[in-house]
Amino acid sequence: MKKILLLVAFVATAFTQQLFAQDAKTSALSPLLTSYYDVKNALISSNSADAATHAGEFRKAVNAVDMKTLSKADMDSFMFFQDKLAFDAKHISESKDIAHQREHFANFSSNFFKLAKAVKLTDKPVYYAYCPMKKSYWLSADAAIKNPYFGNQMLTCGKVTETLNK
Ligand SMILES: [Cu+2]
Repeated sequence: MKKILLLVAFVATAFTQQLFAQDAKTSALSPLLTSYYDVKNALISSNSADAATHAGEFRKAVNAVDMKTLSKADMDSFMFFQDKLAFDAKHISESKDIAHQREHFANFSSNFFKLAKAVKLTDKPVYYAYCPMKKSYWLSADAAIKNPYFGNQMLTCGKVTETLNK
């Protein structure tokens, strides 16, 4: 009887830990994806003030990630990109020049996609799109092309090259 109780307790603990681990996996870094999309959407609208605001939010979030909730592998991936992402987010947040923001957004997006491939940020599809004019990529929650590098000047220029969580 004692053995059975112990076994039940063990299984229950393992199950709870598993649940918690899965939850933590999509939660601690997920706000970064939301902020990234906010920056991207502001650039689609060619709204440099909004892009700056949201890049500021991203920078705050990237510096406030609770590492303790991450698995060792996720933490290692995140720490590799943390400063690089914070650097470009800082430049976007401190600029009012949309061209300069878009310069940083290219590097920002390429680093962020590497993170999104290494760490599960969401269960929803993430589309990685390429702009041949700018020779740069961006991430989108939507398969339809809306180009953040040119906005209205060339809104549908580009194509999806890779999809996460298909
Ligand atoms: Cu800069």
